Amino acid sequence: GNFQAGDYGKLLKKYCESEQQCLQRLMGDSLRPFVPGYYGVVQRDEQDYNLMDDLLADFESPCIMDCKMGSRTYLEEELVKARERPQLRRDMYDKMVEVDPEAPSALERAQQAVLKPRYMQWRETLSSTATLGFRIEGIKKADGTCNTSFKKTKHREQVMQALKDFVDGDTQTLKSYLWKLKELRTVLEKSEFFRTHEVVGSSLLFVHDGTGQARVWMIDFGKTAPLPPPRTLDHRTPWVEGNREDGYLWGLDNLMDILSDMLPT
Ligand code: 4IP
Ligand code: MN
Repeated sequence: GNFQAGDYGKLLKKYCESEQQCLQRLMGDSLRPFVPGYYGVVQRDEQDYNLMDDLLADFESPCIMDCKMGSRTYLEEELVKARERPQLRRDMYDKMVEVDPEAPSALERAQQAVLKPRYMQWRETLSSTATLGFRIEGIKKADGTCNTSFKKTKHREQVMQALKDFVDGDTQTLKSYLWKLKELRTVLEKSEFFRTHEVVGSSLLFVHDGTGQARVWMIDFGKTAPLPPPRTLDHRTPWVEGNREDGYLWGLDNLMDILSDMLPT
């Protein structure tokens, strides 16, 4: 896999240069409290790793949810690549058919393959990414059971049900998360890092346990890229090819709106 256990409280994640650059810059940004602490690159058995905090270390039987943020889950360069030297992806065709045998077009069926942007866009519209600007990728409950079958969790009501299940119907936990997200949004709207980076494929990691503590962190920066100065993003403007908008804050607004609606009035 991508991870190795580090020393206690730390985690080794397979080295990725863009992630390393982001984590390094984030250590000097106002977002620092919302990302795992980063300690540089280490080597184990010829493989480089980024060394960071294990966000679960302080929890007792944690409940964990991974939400992939943003309205676009692939880089614009994937579109350019797919036009200039299209690569037929058999693996992505197989993943597609597994979920919906009717999804591939006649041509795709004949080729038994799809292009990456096509697969990524299909995943976006099948889930809530395209309509809400985020999607649930996985949930792990306190008893250790994992659920990653959220590929078709698309509509507001479906998302709500999954969130309700995640917090076990507990209003206090919902309130705590909503409060944390409010804090995060305030910081995001002022962050120099956030203003100057396209944040794609990054997740919010939600963690709570029976003690009532609930936390949210930003994770996974492998597809987060700096913009050429002086360009910036507002993270809410709809994406059109070339503007590099990622819909991150639009998705966060929607997620917070859904959580608010779940609270008793
Ligand atoms: C995966 O599809 C995810 O979208 C990955 O994105 C993506 O990796 C994979 O592309 C793609 O196959 P499923 O989640 O449906 O399996 P992420 O890393 O954001 O989760 P990258 O980062 O490479 O786009 P390939 O090309 O790595 O297979
Ligand atoms: Mn992720």
